[in-house]
Amino acid sequence: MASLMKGIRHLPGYLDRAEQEHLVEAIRQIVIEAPLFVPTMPGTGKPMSVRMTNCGTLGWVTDKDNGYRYQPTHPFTGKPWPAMPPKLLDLWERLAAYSKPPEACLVNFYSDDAKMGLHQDKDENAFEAPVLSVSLGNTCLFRVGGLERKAPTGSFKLSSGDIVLLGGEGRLAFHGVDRIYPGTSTLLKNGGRINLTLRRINP
Ligand SMILES: O=C(O)CCC(=O)C(=O)O
Ligand SMILES: [Mn+2]
Repeated sequence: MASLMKGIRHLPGYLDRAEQEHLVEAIRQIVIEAPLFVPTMPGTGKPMSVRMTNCGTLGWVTDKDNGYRYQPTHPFTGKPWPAMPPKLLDLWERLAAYSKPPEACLVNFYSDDAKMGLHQDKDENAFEAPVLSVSLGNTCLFRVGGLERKAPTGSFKLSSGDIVLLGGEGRLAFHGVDRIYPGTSTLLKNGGRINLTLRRINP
C-alpha cells in the first residue's frame, strides 16, 4: 500500500486477550447505561450501518437535523455519558503523547455486514492530540489515505487487540472501514467488531 502518513501508527496485537476481555466487559457495562443508537447522516437522515454510544465527559453524535457534534449527554436518554474506564485512560497516557486526558470515547459496534465510509475526524478543536483507536472482535479492512478525499488510499487489516494512532501530520487523514471478516475472532460471542476511539475535543 501507499506508505502511511507520518504520525499514523499501527500497533498490531498491542492488547493481550485478558486486556481485550476486560475492555469488552467495561463496554458491556457502558452499553447498559448508555444504549447503542443508530446514528443518522446530517441532512439526509440516512442511517449509518454502525451502532454507537460513548463514554467520557463528551460524546460524538449525529442526526438529520443537528449534524455532527459532541455533547455531554446521550441523545435518547438525556443522561450524561458513563465515565471512561481507567484502562482506556491508561492507554492514552502511554501512547497519546498529549498532556491532557481524552474527553470522549466513541464506541462503534459493527455487525458483520457494517462498514464506515471514508471520512476525516475533524469535529474536534484539538488537532494536536491524536485519535487513538482500539479494535476488538472480528478483523476489519481499514482504509487510510491522505488529507484530501481524492488522494490515493491503501488498506490493511485490523485485528482484535490492535491499536491505531492518527496523529501528527496524519491526524486529519481520510480513513474508513471497508468490511468486516466474519468468524475471525472468538472475543465477541455473537460476532461483529467493536471499535473504540479516544478523542480530545478541547485544547
Ligand atoms: O472502526 C474503526 O476502525 C474506525 C472508526 C472511525 O473512524 C470513527 O469512528 O471515526
Ligand atoms: Mn474516524
